[in-house]
Amino acid sequence: MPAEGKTIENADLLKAFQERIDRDEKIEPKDWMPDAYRQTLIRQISQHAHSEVIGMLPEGNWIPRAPSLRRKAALIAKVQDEAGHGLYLYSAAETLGIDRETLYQQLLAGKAKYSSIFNYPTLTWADIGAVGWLVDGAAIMNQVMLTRTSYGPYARAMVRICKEESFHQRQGYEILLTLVRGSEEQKAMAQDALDRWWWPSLMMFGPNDAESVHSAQSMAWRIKRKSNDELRQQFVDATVPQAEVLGLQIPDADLKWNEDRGHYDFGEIDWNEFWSVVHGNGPCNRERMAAYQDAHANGAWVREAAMAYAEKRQMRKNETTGKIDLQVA
Ligand code: FAQ
Repeated sequence: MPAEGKTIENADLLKAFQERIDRDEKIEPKDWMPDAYRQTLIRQISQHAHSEVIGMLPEGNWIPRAPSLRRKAALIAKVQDEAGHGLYLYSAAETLGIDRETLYQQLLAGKAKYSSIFNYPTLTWADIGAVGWLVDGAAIMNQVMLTRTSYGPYARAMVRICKEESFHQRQGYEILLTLVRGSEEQKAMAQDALDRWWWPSLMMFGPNDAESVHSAQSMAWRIKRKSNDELRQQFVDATVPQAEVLGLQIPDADLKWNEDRGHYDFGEIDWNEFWSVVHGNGPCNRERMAAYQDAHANGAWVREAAMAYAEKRQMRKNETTGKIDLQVA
């Protein structure tokens, strides 16, 4: 009887939960949710947070070599924003009952995924333009959808993040606009950056819908509101005219407008390359992990100092509260 009772209760809870999702209600941290919903969110939000943090590395590489004070200031601000995005997202993940330290340890141990895109090198200054234009552009496409995701804390984090990502995308596009209006050599640099970043940017949206193991359930729970392929198509449609304004050639012989579909057709992604990068064998996977592990080890003294300071403040606060209590008594 108890087992049967539990099954009925779960079925009722599941039904009520799905009805809330279907009514477009936000699910909040203290609400009942199926464990698989919770685990899916922890997986996606933590991968997203790790991506923001590892994503600081390719651009951080160019802070000391930015070509002007204005460019340097903007790039520093952008990289700082990415750190902030990581923090909002780790906080959102924590509302699901996992602590931040566990998530850090998963990344440090190389067990956690982060976006494939950050395993490619930034070889020239034009790459910083391409990262802003294409990588942030692809990120926004996905994140605008996530402002309407069903889990409240994730949706609210996304609203803030999207505002900042728009600035990131524009600063990247402006870098490229400046380069293409410069010398032949600068224009060639911009084209070379587009050649190298185009396909990895399309891969950011994940495997094709038919291969995407999580999509069906995530769409039913409205965690994802558009599929990987829908978002990828939306990105291609929005980006091709921007490349035309830049006078740059997208490196895809199959790219052409399809009047019937009202969308651009584009070539096949090299999925072997995608999975190889996801499984740790991209051009910079080892370098990125080593940089993150080093930063974590070298930052140990900062964490210890911050903890000591917090404890000291707490002690002082307790002393003060004690005094007040005595006075009241
Ligand atoms: N890289 O079944 P699906 C940014 C994995 S933020 C690595 O389709 P799902 C800002 C996937 O995790 C960029 N792994 O999975 C910035 C799953 O593995 P699992 C990050 C990938 O979750 C800009 C497996 O493949 N954005 O760039 C990738 O339904 C500039 C099967 O895939 C987000 O994380 C990939 N590209 O859909 C920062 C957005 N794609 O967990 C600095 C939130 C798939 O079973 C500088 N995330 N995989 O081991 C999402 O929307 C989704 O998680 C998707 C994947 C769309 C990424």
